[in-house]
Amino acid sequence: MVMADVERTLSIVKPDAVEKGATGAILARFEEAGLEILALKKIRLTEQQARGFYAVHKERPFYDDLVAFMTSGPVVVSVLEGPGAIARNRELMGPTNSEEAPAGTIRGDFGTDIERNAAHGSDAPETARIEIAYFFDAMEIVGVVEALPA
Ligand code: 3AN
Repeated sequence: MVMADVERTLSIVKPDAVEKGATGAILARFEEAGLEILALKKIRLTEQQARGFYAVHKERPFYDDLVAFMTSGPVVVSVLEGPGAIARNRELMGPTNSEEAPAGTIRGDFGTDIERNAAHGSDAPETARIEIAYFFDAMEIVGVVEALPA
């Protein structure tokens, strides 16, 4: 069997899940699945930060609502690392629409609908790299500085 490459991905526990006290339960699922939390912080996004993060969606009809939701309360952002971390995290989250997400997935258990869907996870290595750098400095991520040449 070929082992998946070790990857990093960005996770966001969204305001709906933070508000209902589900942060710990969601982070526990990552750890139980073998994803290591390399960095973690709770922040309240400004409108500009949320607009920038979701800039790829700026022409979509739901963009303003999504920005309003993402700034409605604090979020918990983390960097996760493990074999195939990007796909693994998306498996744990389930489909985008919480109404279609099965029980046992994060979005099925803690989300409400397609907008209030409890969690975000990067969708590819390049977006993971950009999204991690959007929220975390290199020195905030365990292992990064140690890996640099002396
Ligand atoms: P995912 O987060 O599963 O990769 P994307 O990238 O298609 O999904 O969408 C980004 C975010 O935009 C979703 N997490 C969701 O909150 C929101 N979103 C996507 N489609 C809609 C929609 N039709 N109506 C409202 N919000 C949406």
